[in-house]
Amino acid sequence: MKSALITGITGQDGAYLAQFLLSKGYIVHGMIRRSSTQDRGAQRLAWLGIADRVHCIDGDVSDLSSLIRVVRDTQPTEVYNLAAQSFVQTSWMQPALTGLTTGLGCTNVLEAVRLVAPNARFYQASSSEMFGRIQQPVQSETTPFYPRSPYGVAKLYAHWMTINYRESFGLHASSGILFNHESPLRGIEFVTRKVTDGVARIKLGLARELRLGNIDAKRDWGHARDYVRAMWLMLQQEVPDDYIVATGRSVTVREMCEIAFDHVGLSLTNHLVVDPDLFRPAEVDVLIGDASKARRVLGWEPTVSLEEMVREMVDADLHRLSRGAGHVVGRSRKTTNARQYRAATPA
Ligand code: NDP
Ligand code: GDR
Repeated sequence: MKSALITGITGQDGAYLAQFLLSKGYIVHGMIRRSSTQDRGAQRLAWLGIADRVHCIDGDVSDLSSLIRVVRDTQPTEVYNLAAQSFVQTSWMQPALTGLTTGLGCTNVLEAVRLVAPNARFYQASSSEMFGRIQQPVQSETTPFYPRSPYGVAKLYAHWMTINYRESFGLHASSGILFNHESPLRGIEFVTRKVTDGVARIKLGLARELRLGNIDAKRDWGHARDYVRAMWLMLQQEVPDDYIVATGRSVTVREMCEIAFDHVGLSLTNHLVVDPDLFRPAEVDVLIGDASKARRVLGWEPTVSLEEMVREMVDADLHRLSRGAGHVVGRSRKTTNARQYRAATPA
């Protein structure tokens, strides 16, 4: 029987990937870092109804010895390294921590695999943020990188370390260069979820406005459920490689907002406030991915449109908030703190 180890299992992708692998008959081990709040992290797995089916084990990607123990004790046939400080905005405020977990964390996992389970197949969660300042209008596996945030720089280091371990030690190590992907399980601080949560609050009379930063930025948004399937497909190939995963369609933040407001019959212009404080020190203006290699080699296709996904997210937020599982957000909210984040995660 195949067994998988997922770092970052408590995140959006970790939860969907665990669900997908369980449906394929895998034994799923999830590495969870210690927290003072007992139920932290279990929320997304519980939301998907799989919390009892995942074997959780303590560890942290910044601690190599913990990873060696985790890999030794779980003996996985596949390792998915999804753990990261994944919020771009935070990476300017915590650049060294982002380097440690998002960058060096990958090297630690690679080392643990090399030392303890060298035949395991390894997946690294690389990112379209590595493209940063765009060198080509549509980004493929051969587009040069130019990261624009500490997060992007850390991901690029991890990406090259994955390639280096493949070439140096013959590890079956693949990198998925995934473009933005979202879902009702997306963290509340990311723009799509901030929008769907905000629209639901306005619809329910819990808030009057939605404050955003750069609404002209363009992203290629897909659904997380589709994207975790691509991760798995990469590890089923005989030869490890790197793949772009994207929809090929890019829209502005403003256009994405319009879909959400339209869905509940509200007008964006009456509620959207552009707040200069929410602009980033350096922006990635536009991303659009060419996933033709993933289509050709992996047989992968996205199945959920942006419109379907945004409506699903708005409906999930309306449902959660109508049950009283949210909190009223005042006019002055500019950032999401940890307490708000936990309160807003579907439970
Ligand atoms: P999330 O932010 O939802 O999840 C991140 C996960 O990493 C959480 O489980 C978190 O645990 C864990 N983590 C953070 N630091 C550590 C640490 N030091 N040791 C162990 N675990 C840690 O991210 P997503 O699920 O959205 O993304 C998954 C991966 O894919 C990330 O690496 C992200 O950078 C990358 N990616 C995501 C894209 C997207 O659009 N979603 C696109 C491209 C790449 P905890 O719950 O304790 O905080
Ligand atoms: P991103 O996602 O930085 O692309 O990284 P995010 O949703 O945070 O931002 C997307 C774009 O929206 C603009 N924006 C805002 N963003 C946030 N979060 N909040 C706002 O109020 C707001 N207003 C405008 C941003 O400036 C940006 O242009 C995500 C993460 O999941 C990474 O981990 C992953 O690697 C990349 O996607 C691919």
